[in-house]
Amino acid sequence: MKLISATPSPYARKVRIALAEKAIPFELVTEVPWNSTTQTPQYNPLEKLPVLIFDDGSSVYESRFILEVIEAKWPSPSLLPAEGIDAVLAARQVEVIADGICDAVVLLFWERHRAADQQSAEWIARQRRKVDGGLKALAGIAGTGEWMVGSRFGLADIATGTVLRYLDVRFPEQPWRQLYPNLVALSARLEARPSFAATVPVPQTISDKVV
Ligand SMILES: N[C@@H](CCC(=O)N[C@@H](CS)C(=O)NCC(=O)O)C(=O)O
Repeated sequence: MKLISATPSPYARKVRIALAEKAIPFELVTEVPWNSTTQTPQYNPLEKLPVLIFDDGSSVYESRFILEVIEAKWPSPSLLPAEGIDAVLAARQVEVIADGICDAVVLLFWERHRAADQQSAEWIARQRRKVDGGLKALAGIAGTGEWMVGSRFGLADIATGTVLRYLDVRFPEQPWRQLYPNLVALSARLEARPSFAATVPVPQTISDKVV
């Protein structure tokens, strides 16, 4: 099994962490999805990584769906809360918020790549609101518990931990560390896990001209 991944990608990092936590062997294929050499479009018509490629050549894409597939195929150890359906749905909600923050950060990143006179202050403000609001929501859900949802580590922690560390790479001026001590403590606990320590996000150089 192979995983197409990129070193800064919070979406790919979620999948790498889930595979590591479940001790599922896979080959890591590191790509830059913006370069013309990427093989991502061969496996995902939406041209986005991560993509999980099975030994029979079939593939799945969209990180949240990949995590669902992994959970279904390798249920143990479970990354879902033990407390029942309401807790499972709460964990899924956390994933939605975390992915939404990442999506807004990606849009901000590209907007800031445009020439200064072409950047839209309204667009930037809109994306920043989503990031700020999403983090406030995550901090509220995190409360003072050890884990985001329920009594054990799981998908909600993976989603939250990856978005928090991604901010250091793409949006370091976001003041979540000053605002939310509970998220700071959660992030430190998570980054100490071997699965997180082995997947720290690193920016990539995009060698091709982006059109
Ligand atoms: N919703 C997707 C987002 C994936 C995504 O945006 N991946 C980026 C890399 S971090 C990508 O491949 N971008 C290329 C593109 O958008 O064409 C997921 O969760 O898998």
